[in-house]
Amino acid sequence: MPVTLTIQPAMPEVHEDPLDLMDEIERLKVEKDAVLLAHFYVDGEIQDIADFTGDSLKLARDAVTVTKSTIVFAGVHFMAESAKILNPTKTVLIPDLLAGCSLADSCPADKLAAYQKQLRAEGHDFQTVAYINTTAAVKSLCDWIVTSGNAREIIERVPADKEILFVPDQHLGRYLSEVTGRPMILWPGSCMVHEIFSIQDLLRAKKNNPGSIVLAHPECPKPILDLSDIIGGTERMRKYVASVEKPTTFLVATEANMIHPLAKLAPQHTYIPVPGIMASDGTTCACNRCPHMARNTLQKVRDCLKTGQPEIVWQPYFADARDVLTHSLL
Ligand code: CIZ
Repeated sequence: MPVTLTIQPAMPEVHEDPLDLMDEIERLKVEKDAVLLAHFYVDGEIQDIADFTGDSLKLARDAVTVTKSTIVFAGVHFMAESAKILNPTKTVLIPDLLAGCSLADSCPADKLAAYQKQLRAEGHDFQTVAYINTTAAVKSLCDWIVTSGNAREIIERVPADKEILFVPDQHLGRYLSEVTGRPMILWPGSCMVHEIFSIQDLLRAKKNNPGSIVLAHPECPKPILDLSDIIGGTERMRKYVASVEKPTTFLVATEANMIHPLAKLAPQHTYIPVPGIMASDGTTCACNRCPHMARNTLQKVRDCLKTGQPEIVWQPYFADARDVLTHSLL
């Protein structure tokens, strides 16, 4: 299935002192009765002033505990959308409405609905399990939502007599199928950041760092996972590094901002981001940074608090997505 990804470059911002911006954000949070949630993949300076940081699972659970009237979600669109779905009466703001997700883009709701219809017509008796990196419209067509933090547990809840259609990440689906022993029909999507790690560079980094431990996200393709020691989502990575006392070198195959919370939690270690593939001029590209997550800046966090925009507005199909998100995550 052809996938078209268009990423508009973020507008350059006038430089403002980060410390002043942080002070202003703190003041506005109080003034606007707001709380800031930040994903581990956004810049460290935003994580540092957030009230809650985490992966999608933790942030979705944190979002329902919020007592303030406004949630600012520094992450990508599907995450802010999930926060709104779980908190219909709250105002949910996202610093940049264009912060999307290549995985969510790879699985449009109309194409999924057509494929489900085709599978049913072919006699398949299945349930659809969606990775949380999907739009609310897609979630409303699914039976279960998984995150990197709860995927195995949810797959075990799918009735054994049902086939599983897993969308949209083929690499995560293949990995889950392997660890749970459940055959899956896989949607051919993938994450632009995790797909691009360089096997050659990982092998070189391992050779240059004897005794290092490779942490890889299950969104990575199999050849990278086969070279890894610990496979898991960002919360699993955090738990693992915290459990190792001896100073160790970790080679990290996920979005490069993840090194910030790892180093904060377990500063005794050395963390090296696994680079993306080489560009044709021989330089390594910055592919291990998600361009969508990078749209979140301190200035945009400040601006959305100030103006109350952009806001995630409730849509009629959020109601179905709410049922599936609630029974899967909460
Ligand atoms: O679950 C999430 O938040 C994602 C997209 C990755 C991770 O492992 O945290």
